[in-house]
Amino acid sequence: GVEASTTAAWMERHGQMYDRATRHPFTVSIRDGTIDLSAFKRWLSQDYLFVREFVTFIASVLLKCCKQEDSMDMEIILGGVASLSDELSWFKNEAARWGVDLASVSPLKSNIEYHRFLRSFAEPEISYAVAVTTFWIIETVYQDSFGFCIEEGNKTPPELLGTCQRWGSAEFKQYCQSLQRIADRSLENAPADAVKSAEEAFIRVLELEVGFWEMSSSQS
Ligand code: HMH
Repeated sequence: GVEASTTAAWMERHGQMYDRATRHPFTVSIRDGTIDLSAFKRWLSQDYLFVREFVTFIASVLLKCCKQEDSMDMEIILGGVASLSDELSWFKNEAARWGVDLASVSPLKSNIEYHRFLRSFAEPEISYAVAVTTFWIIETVYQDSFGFCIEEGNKTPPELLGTCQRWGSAEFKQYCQSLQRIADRSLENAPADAVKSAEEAFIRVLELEVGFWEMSSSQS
């Protein structure tokens, strides 16, 4: 019979948590058109800092990939690194458009917590299977959250459509699906303790993403 992939099974098993991360009041308010623009600007400036950390994280995933005997995933991951170069420029442009000064932004508590988590992947003891699965779910939360904002029936304000397209596009979805295939294949060949660690990291990402949206929605 057809078996659900490991990652698909986790999305089911932790469905409530997954929904909390991908249908958060913050992103749902973008889709509803009720978003508070000061909250959006806070998200924008905090996410710029996140993405800068994310570059280092993906570099560590790439390094683990290259240490594998069979590093056929290298091109997909390298594409991820390359697209972040464009993404950082996009943030700078977008910030200028909204009158946000990126130079004076400091990371808020939930962002710092996320940075700490991302930095832990630099440890060589953390396996490629765990790292690439973490990479996949981080990207997927944004893909699903922003994809929802451009699905049928949305009232997303036109000035926010570019942001939603960035992560909600069909192209970004395909990229996430490639990462998911890589994650599932790595998990199939991984020892049980690595699979367990990957599932824990999956849950941790969902928690951190909820924290990130909360931080963006409310002044704290
Ligand atoms: C907090 N999670 C956060 N920011 C992002 N830019 C992504 C995921 C996806 O790139």
